Amino acid sequence: MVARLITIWNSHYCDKARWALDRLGVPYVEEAHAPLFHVVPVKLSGGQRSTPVLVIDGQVLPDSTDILRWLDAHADRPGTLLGSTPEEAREVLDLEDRFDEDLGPHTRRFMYYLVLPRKALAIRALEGHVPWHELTLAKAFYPAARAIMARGMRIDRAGYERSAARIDQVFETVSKRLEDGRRYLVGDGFTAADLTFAALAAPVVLPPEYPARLPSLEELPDEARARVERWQASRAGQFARRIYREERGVRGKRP
Ligand SMILES: N[C@@H](CCC(=O)N[C@@H](CS)C(=O)NCC(=O)O)C(=O)O
Repeated sequence: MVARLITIWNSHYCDKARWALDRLGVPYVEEAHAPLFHVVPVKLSGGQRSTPVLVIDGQVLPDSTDILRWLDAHADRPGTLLGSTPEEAREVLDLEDRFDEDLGPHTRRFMYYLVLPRKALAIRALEGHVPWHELTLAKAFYPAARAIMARGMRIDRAGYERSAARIDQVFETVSKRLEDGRRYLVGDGFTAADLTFAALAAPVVLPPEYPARLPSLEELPDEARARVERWQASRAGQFARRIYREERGVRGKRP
């Protein structure tokens, strides 16, 4: 049976999983949902609460890192995403964990703080990709949905500022690592560390190849635009955008 990927369409953790599936050429069907509408399908598929969930070969993988590890172990050439030596694999997995913890929640909160108050932008990000009844309900009950999301992720001005500071820190660390001119974070080739950094940085560096629609620079308020432009121009930001450009490919086609 073909694999099923249950997602929140616009989630960067979901693009992390999608990217790995696309990269390794694994066939799958994506079941994309609007935020909050993901809960029932996730539970029904055997996941916990969050997306992505991959159901493959009778197994349920409820976390993006589990998904990447499983895909790597079952790829034609295992190790493709984990570098070429056990030391590299350890470093890749360590970086992946750090980006999952220190970057993903903060780029998400930064962008949601800007987008949620603007219903048209928030709805546009989902249009054409989630079931029509979810979109209809999301539009009809937008204020309630927005309030639930804001409470759940503590999306407020103070949280936005804290997240911007954390993004600064992670970008500084990654920029330092890239100072010696290396093209990839670990070893000589593309690994899950590069994929994870690029996917989780996407909401604040706005790569054109990101599958879900993000706001354009022009749609951001001046103060946020200045921050995004600074992140885009940093070594880490340019790296994330190059990794999307050169390594993302499109569904079914390897770059
Ligand atoms: N550690 C998880 C985090 C995934 C995550 O935070 N997913 C978000 C979407 S960006 C989600 O599903 N949030 C809704 C929820 O937890 O109910 C992973 O790597 O898969």
